[in-house]
Amino acid sequence: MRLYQGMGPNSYRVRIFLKEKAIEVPMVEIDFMKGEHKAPEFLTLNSLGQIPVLELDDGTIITESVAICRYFEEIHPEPPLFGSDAVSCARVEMWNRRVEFELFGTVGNVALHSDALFKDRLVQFPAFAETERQAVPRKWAWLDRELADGRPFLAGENFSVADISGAVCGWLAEVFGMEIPAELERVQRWHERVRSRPSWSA
Ligand SMILES: N[C@@H](CCC(=O)N[C@@H](CS)C(=O)NCC(=O)O)C(=O)O
Repeated sequence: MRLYQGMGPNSYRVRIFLKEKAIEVPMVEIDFMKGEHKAPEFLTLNSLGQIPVLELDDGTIITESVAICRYFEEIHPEPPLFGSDAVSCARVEMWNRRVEFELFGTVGNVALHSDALFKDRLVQFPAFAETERQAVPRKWAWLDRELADGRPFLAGENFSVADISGAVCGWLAEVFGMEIPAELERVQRWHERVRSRPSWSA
């Protein structure tokens, strides 16, 4: 088994997940800045030219960071990071999707539509990047209001993959100058709680 990964929030999401589970997986470093994820041999692993990619011993390829995490959840259920009963599983799914669609998507659009790294991947609309950048503080404020019930983690009392998704999105937001506004104390505290876990160093 090996995990092809490199710089970027989706690889980090899987690496943090593995660290939380104390699973060791051989890693292949893909140099994102050199465009190794778009090399012909890498495209045979993932036709979208994206990292991360998990290759199993029998040659099975799994792409999509959340799908890779789910695979590891199945073969290593403890500690549960996708929930442990009908309600908690649904809430983790709900929050992971909310983070993906509301935050990650918006922050990602700023990166995709403004950074030269992505100029060959899509037609960039800098004005759209700017609109999305302006929306990000509103998204963090929404999350802050959501956390007003005092729960420590996005899906409830327990740390989950949704928190990992949210925190790596926070990392990407910082890289592109969209830090969580200082006055949003609940999101700040949640972010700090997640980033102070040993797995963040992964
Ligand atoms: N939905 C995919 C997204 C993967 C993705 O976009 N990875 C980025 C790095 S974090 C990438 O390889 N981008 C290059 C590209 O999209 O061309 C996942 O969750 O794994």
